[in-house]
Amino acid sequence: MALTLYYHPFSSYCWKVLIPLYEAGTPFEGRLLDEPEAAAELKRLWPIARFPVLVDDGGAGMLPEASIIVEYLDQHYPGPAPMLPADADLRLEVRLLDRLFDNYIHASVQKIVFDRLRDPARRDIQGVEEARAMLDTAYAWLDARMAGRRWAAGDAFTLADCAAAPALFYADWVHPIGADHPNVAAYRARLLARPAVARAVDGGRPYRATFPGGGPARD
Ligand SMILES: N[C@@H](CCC(=O)N[C@@H](CS)C(=O)NCC(=O)O)C(=O)O
Repeated sequence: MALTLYYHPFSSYCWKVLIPLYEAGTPFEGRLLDEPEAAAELKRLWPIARFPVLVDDGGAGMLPEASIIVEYLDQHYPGPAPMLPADADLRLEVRLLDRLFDNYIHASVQKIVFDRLRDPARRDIQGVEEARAMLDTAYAWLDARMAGRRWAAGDAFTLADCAAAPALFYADWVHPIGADHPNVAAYRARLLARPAVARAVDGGRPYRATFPGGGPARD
């Protein structure tokens, strides 16, 4: 098997890569980071130790960073539909949306979740308030953007939607999207109904009890 993915089935950034792998039906060997041996291998391969990390023995070797992995898969293991569109302007829009989902929604979710893992005496109250304010701003912006749209950029499902799915999945858990953002809520529901996304979400179900602070009994 050429592709090995170091991942965890409950990890949001890993879903971002699992989604296009499932969309394309690309085979890979999974190294579950629950296993200490796999976690140690990951640290040797990529000392930053954030995951997912992809290893392609016959190709690029080790690749970290979900967006880069998705783009690599698109180039070297293409599925029936590209995650990065051929048109240069549309591709730029997809990359921009990918950055917005990662930097302002996903990062805010991580700030809130990681804070729950801290010693209560060392919690970052201001940082969490800022993350929640950023999510409110991002929801309002995205709600206007998604009016009349099916997917985040263009007519097709792309890298931008791979970024949106895990970000919005967990964002709604820690900072509910609410009825005042109906287009974001409908977009999240559309994402979760997509078979590749549902498969990634299902993979994480056995781990739900471990969600810091507890997760809601839905989705
Ligand atoms: N910028 C990275 C972020 C990856 C990331 O934050 N992954 C989380 C799991 S969802 C992680 O590695 N968490 C472990 C940690 O923070 O130690 C990417 O796009 O792949």
